[in-house]
Amino acid sequence: MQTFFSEEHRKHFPQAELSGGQFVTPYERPSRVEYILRRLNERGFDTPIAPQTPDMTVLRGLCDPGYLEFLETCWDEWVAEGMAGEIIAGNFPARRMQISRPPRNIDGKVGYYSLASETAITAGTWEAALSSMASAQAAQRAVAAGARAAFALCRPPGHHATADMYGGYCFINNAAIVAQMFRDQGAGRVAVLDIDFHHGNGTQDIFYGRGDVFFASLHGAPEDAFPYYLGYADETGAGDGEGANVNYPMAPGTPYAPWAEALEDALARIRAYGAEALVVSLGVDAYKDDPISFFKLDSPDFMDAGRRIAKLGLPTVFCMEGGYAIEAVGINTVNVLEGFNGA
Ligand code: SP5
Ligand code: ZN
Repeated sequence: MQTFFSEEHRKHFPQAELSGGQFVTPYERPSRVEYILRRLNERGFDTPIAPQTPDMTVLRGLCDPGYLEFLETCWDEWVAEGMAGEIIAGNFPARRMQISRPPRNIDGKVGYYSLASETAITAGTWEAALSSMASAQAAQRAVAAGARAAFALCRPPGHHATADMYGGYCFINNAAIVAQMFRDQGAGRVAVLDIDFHHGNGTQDIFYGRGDVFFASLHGAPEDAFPYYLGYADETGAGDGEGANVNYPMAPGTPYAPWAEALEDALARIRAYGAEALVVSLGVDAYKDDPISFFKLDSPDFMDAGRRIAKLGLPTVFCMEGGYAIEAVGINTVNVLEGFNGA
């Protein structure tokens, strides 16, 4: 399986994440990918290929134009306003406030276009996010050209990003971009399977009213886990998308057996739906030692999950999402890919 990866991810490295009332070094940090690259190499995977320049057309088709302009210009506006630190959201259009009127002021815009304040933006964030999307697009093209599967080693991740909001370490929804590309190229039905510990609220939101992209997510229950305000089991899609969304929220301490049962159910749903291509939002933060998550998967479980996913027999693009147990992130990620390859 070919890996696609851009070194430009390094341009996104904020120094601060607001966590528990303190600023800490962000959990989502550049060294994560070094562990994954090292493990890929150790296990004999081909040398990663750097992607071509990003294709902006599909991005513009999926996202709010004001949001994309914000991502491109916010750093310069922030600096011009005299702000000394990184961009961190401090205010949001909450209940009964105006959610359709982006303010002119940069501090107002930051909150308007974000869903959480843990994610800081710096000078290189936009370029890094575009390079991450470019890796996903290159992986999609490889699979469209006939590869059984490809791995987009995306950083920053994408599944929390909606058409008009960043947050949860995400800016551009790479998995949604890949799904849309399959559709644009003629696949009638596409599925996104999200196995990151966190609910893929961005992907769900983008496709919620559409019947042509099925979304399934296994995640920490919203009562207990970020992103808190979406990801319940009764969210099944709307309008044309009714029945094309399925959530598997699970409780703190969930071990592999019930998690694998949920995975099997999701795979059966995707099979019944008749998907012609599969996008996997590949987070490995369901790992037992993840510092910000609460499932109990062990490293061999990720290999088993990869085996099960492969049994769908679909052309598959893996997009890297979360996973913050830094010394295990390489093993766990590559285990999914090896399980898939070996099936
Ligand atoms: C892509 C992805 O996995 N995003 C996750 C975003 C999580 N955001 C909330 C982080 C909360 C961290 N709280 C730290 C508590 C440590 N005990
Ligand atoms: Zn996650």
